[in-house]
Amino acid sequence: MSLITRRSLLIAGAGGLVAGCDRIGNSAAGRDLLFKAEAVHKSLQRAITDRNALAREFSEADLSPRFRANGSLFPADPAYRALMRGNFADWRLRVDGLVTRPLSLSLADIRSLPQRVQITRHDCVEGWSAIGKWHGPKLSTVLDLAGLKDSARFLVFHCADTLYGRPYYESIDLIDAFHPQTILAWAMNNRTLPVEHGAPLRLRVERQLGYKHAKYVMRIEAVASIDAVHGGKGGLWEDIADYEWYAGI
Ligand SMILES: Nc1nc2c(c(=O)[nH]1)N[C@H]1C(S)=C(S)[C@@H](COP(=O)(O)O)O[C@H]1N2
Ligand SMILES: [Mo]
Repeated sequence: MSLITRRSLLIAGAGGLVAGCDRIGNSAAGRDLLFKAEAVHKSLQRAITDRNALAREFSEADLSPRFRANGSLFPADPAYRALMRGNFADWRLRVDGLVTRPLSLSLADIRSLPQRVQITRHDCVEGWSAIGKWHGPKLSTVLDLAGLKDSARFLVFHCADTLYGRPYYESIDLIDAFHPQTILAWAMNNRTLPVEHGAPLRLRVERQLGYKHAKYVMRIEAVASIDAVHGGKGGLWEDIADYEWYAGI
């Protein structure tokens, strides 16, 4: 952001009308114009430079009374059902691919790592939002344990469920993977994650739209490219419905 100054963007956003800044600012219409330019500036700046900005965090009082569950609500896979019946005691998260130390982590392992708690807003492209509280280790902590190889560029999240006969999966790049609010959540609203919300573990990648937040995560694979993974577009929805792979908000 060193060369593009705030002011030059403000001018660009206002269509060059900022020359008489004070005069415009003094009229109601002018203030409106400047306000809009400011909004343009903020989203522009975020889009081009600020991938590490934090998503807004809320307070307990903001929690949505009801948090809708969407997509898969109860994976049909027999192996998943068996794990569920055993209260996920035998469940393991595999972390593999381009890592120096492949991991197999139990829920107890995951709960024993340093934890983060965050209250954030989930935005689904289908037109609903909800504020929820999430609890779990940062993804970066797990990735540091596994040791990413230099060739790793993306993380693929393989899930236990299928939609339209295809395995659900998602992927993110290393900026989102190491973002401080990207966590592997095993609790929601102070309770163990319910099955409909992705038990026993789901991704929270707070700067992204809802479909990137993979539920029922069984395996995290570090890869150099997403081209050869399933349909090649980085996620189930990207493969079948042309959803954007980068869904940053
Ligand atoms: N494995 C898996 N992850 C998923 C989905 C899914 O169907 N399967 N749906 C996605 C979509 S579109 C949204 S909006 C959120 C919904 O999360 P929720 O059920 O906790 O509300 O999960 C996302 N992650
Ligand atoms: Mo969604």
